[in-house]
Amino acid sequence: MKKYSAFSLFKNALTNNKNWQASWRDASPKSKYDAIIVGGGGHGLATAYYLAKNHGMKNIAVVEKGWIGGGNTARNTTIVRSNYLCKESSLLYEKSLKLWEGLSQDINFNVMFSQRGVYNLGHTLQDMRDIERRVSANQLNGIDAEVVNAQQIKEAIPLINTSATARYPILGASLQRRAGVARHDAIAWGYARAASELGVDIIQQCEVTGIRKNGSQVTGIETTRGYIESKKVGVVVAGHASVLADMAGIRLPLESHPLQAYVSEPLKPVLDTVIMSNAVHGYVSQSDKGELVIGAGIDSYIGYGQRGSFHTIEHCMQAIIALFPNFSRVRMLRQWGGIVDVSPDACPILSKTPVEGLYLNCGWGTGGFKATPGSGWTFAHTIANNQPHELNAPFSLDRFSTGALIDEHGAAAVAH
Ligand code: FAD
Ligand code: PYC
Repeated sequence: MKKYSAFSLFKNALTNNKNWQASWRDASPKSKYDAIIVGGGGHGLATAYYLAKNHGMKNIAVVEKGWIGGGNTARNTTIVRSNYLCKESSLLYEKSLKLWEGLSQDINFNVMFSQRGVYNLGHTLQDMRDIERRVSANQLNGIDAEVVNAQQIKEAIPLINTSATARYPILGASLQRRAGVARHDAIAWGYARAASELGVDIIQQCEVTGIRKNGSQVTGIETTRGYIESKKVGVVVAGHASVLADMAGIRLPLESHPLQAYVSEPLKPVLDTVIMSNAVHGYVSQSDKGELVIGAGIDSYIGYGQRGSFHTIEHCMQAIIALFPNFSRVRMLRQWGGIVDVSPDACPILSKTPVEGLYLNCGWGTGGFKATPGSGWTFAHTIANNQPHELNAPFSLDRFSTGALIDEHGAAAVAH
């Protein structure tokens, strides 16, 4: 793997980037692959990387309709944590968190993972009971988690309004200290470069328009750049999962919703951790550039527009200003939306399907960024072995007919 010298940035600036090397090969589609991954977001690229690295598969393509990382991967607010309620999810997200902890070294790309802690606030007695229950469950599953009171929160975050007369009084919070944030693009670029170096073809501007089958076996994909043959196809397209599954005759129990985020003008360092409140529909952290990174609950209507509606902006800003009155003077710079694929139990689908050789990775909803490495790891296992890894076995598609749901609405941390 190529290592970059400390002076390479300086040298490239002086030579007007003449010798700058592309990070990954921009490949053209071959007629046939051993496996194709549809969707060049973090999850698709991680899957391709672990297929090559852990399972020795080299004849693989990632097919992306736009540019890699241009979907939710580039649009999310990068909170990484593993403090979910149920054992099944805790173990999957904790596997991911452990991979995050060594990821920059593994893929030789600085993903800027910063373990600055994540607080989930409680505003009512019932919130606090839920927090205590979740923290106990986390501890039983070997995940670091603690309950903190309002005074401890105020000491750690002086700007937060813990007054008893606040619009949303703060009674306490759960705190996961190993949780934090990372750099969204880096996860796409890092996995793309590492996968490309292992021989994976990354094909951008190539939209999948059909999935071909012979009986119940997948045989390939139709794309805007021609037909590509493969007996293994992994679909990893987040908010467009239902559209792709429909091409193979599968109806998914997913709703696609806009989810918005906002950034402010850069400020001096004022917030060195992450604050979330499911109840007020808002959360905030500060980026390394100084911008406040703010997010809302989902827009309640179903849609594919990467925008979102104004009343959600208004509601979220009111909530953030009630928590941090000083932020009322901050000017906002940008707003955008992504399309999140929400499942009935707020858990992902990482699964084989009734179509032999067709695999689904979707349903991450508002919370899949944190899962990118663990998702890629377990999904690659599922594709390579044609059977799930023990960590993703509970997240199969058939749980919606057997009833073995894993309810994580409370831990999703963003209101659905
Ligand atoms: P994507 O990055 O969306 O990649 C899917 C790709 O598939 C896209 O690039 C798309 O162009 C491509 N595609 C679609 N259709 C086709 C087709 N027909 N042919 C070829 N390619 C196709 N999660 C967290 O854990 N923490 C957070 O703080 C967080 N904040 C969020 C904030 C916002 C505003 C949003 C929108 C989401 C947030 N999430 C968060 C959720 C997280 O972003 C997603 O769960 C995760 O990024 C999904 O990754 P992915 O690789 O599956 O999807
Ligand atoms: O899953 O932690 C999360 C999250 C935060 C913001 C959006 N999703």
